[in-house]
Amino acid sequence: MDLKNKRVLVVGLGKSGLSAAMFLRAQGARVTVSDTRSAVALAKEIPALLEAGIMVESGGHGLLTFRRQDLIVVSPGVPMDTPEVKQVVAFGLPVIGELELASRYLRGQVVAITGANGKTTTTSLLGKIFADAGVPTQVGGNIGLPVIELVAKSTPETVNVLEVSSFQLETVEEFHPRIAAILNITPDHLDRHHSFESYVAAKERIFARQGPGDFLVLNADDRVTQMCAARAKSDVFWFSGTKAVRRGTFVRDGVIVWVEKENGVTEPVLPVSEVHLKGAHNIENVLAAVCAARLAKVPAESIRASVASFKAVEHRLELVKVVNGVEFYNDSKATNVDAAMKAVASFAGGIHLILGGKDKDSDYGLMAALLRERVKVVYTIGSAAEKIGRQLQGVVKIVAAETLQTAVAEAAKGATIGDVVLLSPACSSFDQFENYEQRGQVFRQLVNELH
Ligand code: UMA
Repeated sequence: MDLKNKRVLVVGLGKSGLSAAMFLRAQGARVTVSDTRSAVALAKEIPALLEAGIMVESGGHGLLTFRRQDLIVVSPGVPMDTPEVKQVVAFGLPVIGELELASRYLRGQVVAITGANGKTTTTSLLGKIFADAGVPTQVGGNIGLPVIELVAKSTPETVNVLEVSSFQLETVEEFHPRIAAILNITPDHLDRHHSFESYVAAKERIFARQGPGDFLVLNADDRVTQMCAARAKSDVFWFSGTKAVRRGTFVRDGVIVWVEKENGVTEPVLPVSEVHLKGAHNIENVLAAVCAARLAKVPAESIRASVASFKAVEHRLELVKVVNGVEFYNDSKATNVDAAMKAVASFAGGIHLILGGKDKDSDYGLMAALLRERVKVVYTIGSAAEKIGRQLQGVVKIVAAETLQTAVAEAAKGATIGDVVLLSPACSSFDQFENYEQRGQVFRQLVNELH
């Protein structure tokens, strides 16, 4: 794609937009960025952009700005039904996302991971497996580093391990991973995608460009991902935490095994006891990573050493501290109901659960049975608190804490030896925090101040 002198508009000036704008400018494009945030809010970003010769539209999107372009690059957080985006699509202008732009320039192989939950853990683990095996590896995407940032250092030998979200996949066209994995699909982001069907359709774009010789790794225990297989043109491999699969990875007698051909010959990779991650869902993540790594021909011995030395990712069921016999876990990354349920299911009982934040049209009632069984008290925070309280009324004791600070203080007071205080909010963070990382950091800090 020759971008020289092309007029390109970048919509959204977060991490992705900033990196995309700089990249496009370096390619010789005439770049404008447009963001709904005010010039004051963008004060940190604007000088460097102007310095680089990039025009900035702040405080809203102008339709005229959108119309006068050859290409529009949208950030993941910008919905495709934003009025200005909708209009230019109708007008026939090409609109792509940062992932699509990056993948047109990225050299080497792409291994892409999506799913409602487990993406970050699986992506980090897989990145480590490749790097430990001596493969030139880069890790990026939804995990926090825009894919466009990987372009400069990529070579034909590089393996680019990418965490990709439904937001990013919504705007791909030629994106073509050699190995793709869908870990699970449960309702999330319904406020953005409007229906579960369109959320699933976005996820399925991960394999839309794949063909024979490419690999698609699917969860054999997840009803929705099972159905993806029928629409794939690539070679499908499976992973399962509960049963044997024909091709892929599963657990047999406490050992993770790999089977490549449908002849039933299995190769042991590592005992489950060597996995240092909490919860059955994390075994699924490991199975997916092992499957992708074996498909890429990383030897089993090397995979075993990498998995055994892998520790929990930050903000993902991370043990912060034990105070007076009470364990405090930070699972701030659990931004939907399914993720929070997986966290709760990782403990036998005695849980003080902090729930809430910004609602995503979620149904918290789905948690009722599990909470009744394992949770002593729910502390609600943020703008979703009232809805959560209503949907879980009569299920467990609910304390309307409003803020994380009060929730931690109340939980610390209420918990007794052997209990667990778990921040696994089932909501996004944007009502009270910058992002889930900041929410997790605040939690950690509050816990570290306890004695
Ligand atoms: N904005 C507009 N117009 C709009 C909407 C937003 O101008 O209509 C502006 C905002 O004012 C803001 C900017 O867009 O200035 C934000 O862009 P963004 O939300 O795309 O944020 P980035 O910083 O570019 O981060 C994105 C991902 N964010 C989202 O998908 C919401 C990050 O994933 C990702 O790490 C990063 O790109 C690098 O790839 C975060 C996330 O929450 C972690 N992901 C969701 C999830 O995991 O559940 C999908």
